Amino acid sequence: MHIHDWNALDEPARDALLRRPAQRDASALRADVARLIAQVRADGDSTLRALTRRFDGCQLGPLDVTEEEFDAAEARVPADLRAAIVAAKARIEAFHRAGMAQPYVIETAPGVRCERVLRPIARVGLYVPAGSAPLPSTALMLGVPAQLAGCPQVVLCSPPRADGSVDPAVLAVARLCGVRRVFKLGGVQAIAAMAYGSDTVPRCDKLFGPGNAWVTEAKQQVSTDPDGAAIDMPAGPSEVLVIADAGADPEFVAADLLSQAEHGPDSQVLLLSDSDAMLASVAREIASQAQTLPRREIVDAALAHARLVRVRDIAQALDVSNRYAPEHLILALREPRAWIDAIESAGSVFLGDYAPEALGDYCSGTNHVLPTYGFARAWSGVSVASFQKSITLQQVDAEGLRGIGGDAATLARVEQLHAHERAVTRRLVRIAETPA
Ligand code: HSO
Ligand code: ZN
Repeated sequence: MHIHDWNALDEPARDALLRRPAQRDASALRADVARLIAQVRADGDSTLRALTRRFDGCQLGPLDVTEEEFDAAEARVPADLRAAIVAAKARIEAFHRAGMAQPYVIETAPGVRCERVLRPIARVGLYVPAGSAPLPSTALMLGVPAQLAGCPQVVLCSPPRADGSVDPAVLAVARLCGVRRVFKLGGVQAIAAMAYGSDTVPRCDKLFGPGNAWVTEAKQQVSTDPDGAAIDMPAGPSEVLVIADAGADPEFVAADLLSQAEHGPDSQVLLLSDSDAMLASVAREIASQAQTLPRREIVDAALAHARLVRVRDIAQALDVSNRYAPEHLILALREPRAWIDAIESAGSVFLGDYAPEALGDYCSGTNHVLPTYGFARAWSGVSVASFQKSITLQQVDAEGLRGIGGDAATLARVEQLHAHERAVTRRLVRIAETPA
């Protein structure tokens, strides 16, 4: 693997080194997705069945999972898996609950009371992919915050297997999170069904969850349609950036890079270090560990565009990381906490040698639905707030209006909005006329 020297590169070369690969054939993808969405909108369930036959190779009876199927799935989840799910859920719940926004009230002037209250989004749709393998952990990452927010209607879609069933662990998680409506749908058809509703799939106000390029494009399209649905965040392929100092363990660093590489051929894997020896050892470790991974082909494809970069020092590594804005940032450093203030943009950060990204993916408590593709510059990962709306209130009495009405009238005059001004001044006149 080639090791780049950041300080030998000019600005355009640095940009090129950090640039994410463009989505291939974006316009063809856009058109295909738009056509599929239009079909689902026009023909509802019959199109959903036809597309599921075509893309998932299975003939669906009912589109939704029945109570009996939930029961059967539950019985098929091995005890150790169930225990791991229950334990992970408790930690994810504890972390997400602690971060919930609280309603608040303050008096901004005498007689002027401003408040903010929170409401759950009424109808939410969760997408749980099952491309190369089902992702029950994603069901947890979406189901737990939806439950904490108290969303009254939660729908989950996950692609069916060839026999028409949904992965039992995904169903067990859904049930644990109080999600009772699960549909055997994947891909564009799932997104279209949740955004617009079909004969049996209820329409949702907001859609959540990761997916392949097709799912991502479908989410993007429905989110720009006023009749469609909002989405959690824009997305691209998954990525990790590791900053390792000379004292890091190359075996661990390589293992973390490979855990990201195995997600898909387009996964992004970056290593920054101020130590030549570390970069060389990690490169060697990657080559040797990759040999024994079952997803060797995917890993090799992802590694083909991995970046190993020599930086001057750790401060420069943080600058490069902020410029890239990674979904996951691992600080394999001797004093990782010393660098927290220097982190400006990253989805989720892993501190020290014993916090592999895999823990955050599954069970430490943080969410794994995170901004990719540089969106961490302005977006945050999924949290309970993603499933809520905040609404502001103000209550003003006569004293309050007397105190602050003049400011509104002055601003209204400058904006030449005389009806605004009068909405205030008419009241001020009445207050002045009213005997105390
Ligand atoms: N690393 C993925 C999440 C995941 N990993 C699910 C394993 N399962 C994107 O953050
Ligand atoms: Zn992962």
